[in-house]
Amino acid sequence: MREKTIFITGASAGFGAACARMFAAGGNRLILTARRVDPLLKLQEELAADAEVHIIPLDVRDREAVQGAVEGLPERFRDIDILINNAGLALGLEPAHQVDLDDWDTMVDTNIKGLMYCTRFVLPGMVSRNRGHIVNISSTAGAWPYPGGNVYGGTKAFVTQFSRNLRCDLLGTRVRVSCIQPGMAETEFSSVRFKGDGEKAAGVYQGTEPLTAEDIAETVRWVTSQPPHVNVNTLELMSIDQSWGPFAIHREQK
Ligand code: NDP
Ligand code: 8X3
Repeated sequence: MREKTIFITGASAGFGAACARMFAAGGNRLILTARRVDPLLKLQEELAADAEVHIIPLDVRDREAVQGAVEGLPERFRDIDILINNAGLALGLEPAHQVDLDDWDTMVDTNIKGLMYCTRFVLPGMVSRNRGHIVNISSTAGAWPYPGGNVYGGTKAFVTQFSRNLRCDLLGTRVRVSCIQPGMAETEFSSVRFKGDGEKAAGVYQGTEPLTAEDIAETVRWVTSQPPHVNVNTLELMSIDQSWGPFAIHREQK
């Protein structure tokens, strides 16, 4: 297989770092981005023997920075084959009437607007080369509601529908778009959601065998290694230990 240039957002941890490790082979070129530089530097060093790695400290909420990152890529990294729109987060689990509005803003700015910016700046090159694949990381939370999922789930529903709408706009090109919807996976996700409360974060996974970051990277690898005429639209996966609950019904105490 021809070597690929792969742009990964949120590569400093979790799914993004696992994708970097998964794709670091066969002369692939990796563009790894995130806000934290140290983990990116460590990853660059770790993967140096297997791939060319270019790191960019990047906050996806900053539209000009995203534009600068894409337009300022070194020549060898310019022709992006795969964009993995992975950077994202959940903050809090409070009901809508108690939530911190700043948390809602941060989730919208990161999960929706950041993903929009990365897509918009990378896509023209893919269309002009008539080749490319955008992989958007959504969530089961974008398809199924749960208490406290309010805006996080809403942002992921955006990611799912945006992915489908991109396919409509790209019909007639060879640019593919896939949306992956993972359920509970053990990464830094819950620690971020609960703002560093490790005990609360660990409680999410206690007694279960959650998905791992490597499971998601393997899914991304499978989706992107299908023959060029195959577009995997949406792929939902969960741990065997996760499923749906019954409808919640409120009953008045008589
Ligand atoms: P992690 O917290 O382990 O990783 C999140 C990554 O996103 C980090 O690299 C972080 O880097 C980056 N990130 C967050 N905010 C920004 C920002 N403003 N600009 C750039 N990068 C940012 O979580 P996961 O790996 O689990 O999550 C990855 C994606 O998968 C997210 O979109 C999440 O919503 C989604 N997801 C997670 C699930 C789970 O259960 N873990 C399930 C379904 C979907 P840094 O802090 O250095 O910027
Ligand atoms: C992460 C999965 O169920 O914590 O997107 O929202 S969940």
